[in-house]
Amino acid sequence: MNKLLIATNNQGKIAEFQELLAGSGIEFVTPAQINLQLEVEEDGSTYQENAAKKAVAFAQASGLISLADDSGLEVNALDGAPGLYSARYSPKPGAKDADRRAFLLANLKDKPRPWTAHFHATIAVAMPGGEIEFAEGNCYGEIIPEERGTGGFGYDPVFLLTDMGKTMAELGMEEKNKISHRARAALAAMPILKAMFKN
Ligand code: ITT
Repeated sequence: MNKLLIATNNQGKIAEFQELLAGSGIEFVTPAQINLQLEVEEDGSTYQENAAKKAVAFAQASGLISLADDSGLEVNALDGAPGLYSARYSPKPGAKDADRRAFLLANLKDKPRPWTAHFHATIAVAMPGGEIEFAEGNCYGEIIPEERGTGGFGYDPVFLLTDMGKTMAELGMEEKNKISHRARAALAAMPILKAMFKN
């Protein structure tokens, strides 16, 4: 049977997709497992364009059906920033997740709370022949001014799930995978994947 390639270089996403796909009956591999190193320039103007670009590039390079995720954090008080630029949101060269969180909090400092926000994920699944399908998910909450928790990645320590009273980084992987934007998009992608792997 053909395998699904998890088409991302983000280790946090890889860990989550491995859990989300476990039990689906679909066999999957990571780029490292097939010795594939590919950096795709994310120059699209929508999540869908970037996700498609990544999925198609990985599918063409590997010959495998490939699942890419383009995601981001949208903060209302910042007019939706960092959004599409979430992975690059810091003026510091070589910035890491912690630098991007610090930059976000610095930009929000003088804005009235609550700093309502949501995470968005668009998944693109591409066949090596070019066929492509999409699925989306969102997760709503607010940004808080101090970091809490050690799980997840990216902006998770400052993203509070208001109803649960916990940040995304205070959830275990299993809990995050029940409610996150990526989990919701993966659930919506399941019928697409099942149809692609049927033959
Ligand atoms: P790939 O393109 O290789 O998949 P990337 O990290 O560059 O990896 P994106 O361009 O989609 O991926 O950027 C998404 C950024 O949004 C990510 O780097 C985080 O900063 C943020 N983000 C997305 N999902 C997140 C999550 O579940 N928790 C925290 N931050 C998240």
